Amino acid sequence: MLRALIFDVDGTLAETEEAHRRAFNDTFAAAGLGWHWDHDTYLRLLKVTGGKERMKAWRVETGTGPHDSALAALHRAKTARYAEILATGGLKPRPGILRLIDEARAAGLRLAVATTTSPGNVEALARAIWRRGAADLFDVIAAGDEVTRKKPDPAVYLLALQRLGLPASAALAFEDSRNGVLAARAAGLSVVAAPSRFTAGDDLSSAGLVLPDLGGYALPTRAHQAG
Ligand code: XBP
Ligand code: MG
Repeated sequence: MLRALIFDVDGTLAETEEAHRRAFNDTFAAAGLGWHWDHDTYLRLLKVTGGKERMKAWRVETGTGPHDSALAALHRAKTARYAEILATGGLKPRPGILRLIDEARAAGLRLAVATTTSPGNVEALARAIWRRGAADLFDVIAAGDEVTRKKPDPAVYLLALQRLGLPASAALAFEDSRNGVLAARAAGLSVVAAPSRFTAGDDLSSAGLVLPDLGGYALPTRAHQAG
């Protein structure tokens, strides 16, 4: 029986990647680093999940850039810049998200987040969209560096399940990217996928259901649930 929903954040709750890209570029410029990620470059680099990991991949690709501790400090500055950008307003939830979360609550389901981004960015997004704290919205948050291996590794989903105290069969994951779908599937979860602007070209075929967005998605009723 379905007991919980687990949401990815970036690209699933909202189209956040343009704000991430802007935060990276503003931070690179402020640091006087000769790095800049245009749209197509960022699209390609998104295959590397995690901001720090993405910066390290770019360092390898360009043969330039800071050593690990300076890179980590740069990523902290990027996180602060991202929060500033979100706080200026204008970020909207993706279709169906507000309704789905309200309906899940009304149905007594528990809500969780399993994301590559940092807990601070989940908070910034919750404030930007709901004007509420993330802990007020979600029972469980599994995020960022809490796991050492990021998506497509299942670690962040397994952590969310562990914190929910539920087996994978009692939860349903929502994702927008191939790496995210693979992570959730590897954790044993059923997945509903809806590609975002930055993952439109991803192969999401390992999800049980692929929709353009969650606008028309209805939660499985008891009658339709296995077990
Ligand atoms: C999203 C990401 C994140 C953001 C940047 O992946 O890969 O890294 O792009 O966030 P997913 P940070 O939606 O699959 O979780 O810079 O905070 O890592
Ligand atoms: Mg995502």
